[in-house]
Amino acid sequence: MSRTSPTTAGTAGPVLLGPGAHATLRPAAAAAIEGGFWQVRRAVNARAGIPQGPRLLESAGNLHDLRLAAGTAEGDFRGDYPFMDSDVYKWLEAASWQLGQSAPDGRDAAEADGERAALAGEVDRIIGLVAAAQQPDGYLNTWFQVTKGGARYQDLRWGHELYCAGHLIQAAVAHHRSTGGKELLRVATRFADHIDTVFGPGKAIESFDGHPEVETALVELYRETGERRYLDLAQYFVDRHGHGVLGGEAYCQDRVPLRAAENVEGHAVRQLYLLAAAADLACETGEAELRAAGERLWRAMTATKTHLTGGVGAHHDKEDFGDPFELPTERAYCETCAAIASIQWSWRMALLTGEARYGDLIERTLFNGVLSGVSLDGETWLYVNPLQIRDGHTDLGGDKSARRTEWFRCACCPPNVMRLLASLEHYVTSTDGAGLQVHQYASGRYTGDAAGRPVVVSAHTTYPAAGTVTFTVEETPGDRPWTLSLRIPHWSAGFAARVAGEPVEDTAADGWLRLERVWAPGDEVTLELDLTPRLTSADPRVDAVRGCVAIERGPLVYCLEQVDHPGGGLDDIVIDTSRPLTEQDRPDLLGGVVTVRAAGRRRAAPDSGHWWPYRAAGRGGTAPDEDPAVPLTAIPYYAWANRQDGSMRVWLPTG
Ligand code: FUB
Ligand code: ZN
Repeated sequence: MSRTSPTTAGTAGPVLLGPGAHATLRPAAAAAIEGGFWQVRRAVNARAGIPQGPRLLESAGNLHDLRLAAGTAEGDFRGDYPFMDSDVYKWLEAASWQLGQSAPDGRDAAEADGERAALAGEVDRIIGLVAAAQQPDGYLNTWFQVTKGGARYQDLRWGHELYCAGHLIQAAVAHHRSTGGKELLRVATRFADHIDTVFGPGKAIESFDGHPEVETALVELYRETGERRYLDLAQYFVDRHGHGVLGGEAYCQDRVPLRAAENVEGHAVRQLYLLAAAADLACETGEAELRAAGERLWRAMTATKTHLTGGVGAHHDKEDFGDPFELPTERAYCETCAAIASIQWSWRMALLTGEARYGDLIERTLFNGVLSGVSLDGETWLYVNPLQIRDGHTDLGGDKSARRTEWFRCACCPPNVMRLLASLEHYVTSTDGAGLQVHQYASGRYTGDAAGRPVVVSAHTTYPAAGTVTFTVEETPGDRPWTLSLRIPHWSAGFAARVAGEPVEDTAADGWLRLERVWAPGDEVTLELDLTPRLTSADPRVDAVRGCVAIERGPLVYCLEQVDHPGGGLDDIVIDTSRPLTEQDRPDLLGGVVTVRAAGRRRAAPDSGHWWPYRAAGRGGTAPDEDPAVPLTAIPYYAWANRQDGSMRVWLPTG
């Protein structure tokens, strides 16, 4: 049997820090996810998710709008938003990362080559549409070109012109890094150069776009081209926020400068893209104040404004973070894009500081808040990711539906998931020049650097089904020590590690288990994390879930779905926390999951038939021992809404 070919392999990924960067860590030189949980999810993304993009972008009107702007089609502008172009760019970014990778496993090489050629052809075709729509001076936004008679930058709060430019630049950088192709990069740099002539101190517009994105993109363009002025422009935009230039609203990240902010606020995606850019800048410039702001705001967000799933954004209104501890369940917004933005920020903070905690949040968010956004077959999506669907839920449909949808009117989330999954291997490991840090546990092959010499380690695991991860040193200098650092997740009650069968004594107090050795090829390290199912409660200030617990196992948050609990709904379910949780391997269910079983009961509706749901405090309710026992079966939250419609809940009342 031939060696398993990787689903993904490459040296090209996002956040390739510049040569003079001040970050503690750097993305590892080459990474490949091979086998295991993530290979399956990424293969679905590669074979079902990404290939459907051109058809959906055609039927939603995005490609038609490009043709309108180019003057090669007639008709009305299609789509309701000034950021229709960004869906095209995010798809191009996803497809570009995908093109930078080798063929998925288990397929005939000719078939894989054919698929790859087809994808490359679609990418080239769509790049052609983008290039044709660009105006002679580099400006490009189909909405303003077609519907506003070419008026520009009249509405920076909502216009999204630089947001779209940012996604164009990100796509171009991905395409250039992955394929060496220059055409899209040429389009993007022409737009960036145009922006640089218009925006900045003493220029026509001393303001910024209400939706950040161009900032991280400009930093990436600086990294790709070496042109310092792109970094300077990114710095200008970040610094301009928070001074009332756009009306002083939190929604536009204009209420308070980042360096003075005490907590995350406003539109969640806007806030997190801005913070990702601030971390990028701190990585490149070494600015201590911006780094301190990032650390402070990250702690405030995780301590007060993050759902158990890693999802963020408590308000449907204005897609806002909400107040501290305002973390509702059925109205949790938790936009898929916000979860992705959180990962992008955390990854940059991990590189900047070298701290393990950022990997903890990335893991939680990835396995729960992001992955719930895409169906198991990769073809339908959730925009909002609530933590509860009530019995008798009336679904209003549309973008904010709790039912998976093929595409959205505001289709920001699906191509965002595609681009994250297509580049995921670059969020797994890093190097500091003295070894390799493993932030996430995914089977694969990862390359670090030890004093300029490559170190290559392979990882093998069925995580998160099981908690054992085996690492094998494949390449090593052999004459000098280097350090393999393994993140010990905060949820793991304990861990055991062995090097060549010998137990390691270390508490990993700061979240890193550091194994420094003169390694030899074939050396094996085994890490065992404790995946015992556990009950989790929330800070009492999270009123929405007071008196409730959630089931977790390893990095996975669990939920109940109605389909597993016949004979009634979920609103009356109570969990018996005195009884043990047990797990069951279910390869037949939802693509293969470990379910967690718990003892429960179904509370009889108090005073049933009564017209008023309130009563004198301390009175009412049935005696628990009269309630019928109901065995509870919890599934991983990421897999919910993949069977029939019905209620769902993460947080379970204890009484
Ligand atoms: O405004 C562009 C995108 O649409 C945002 O990032 C999402 O929150 C959605 O509003
Ligand atoms: Zn979105």
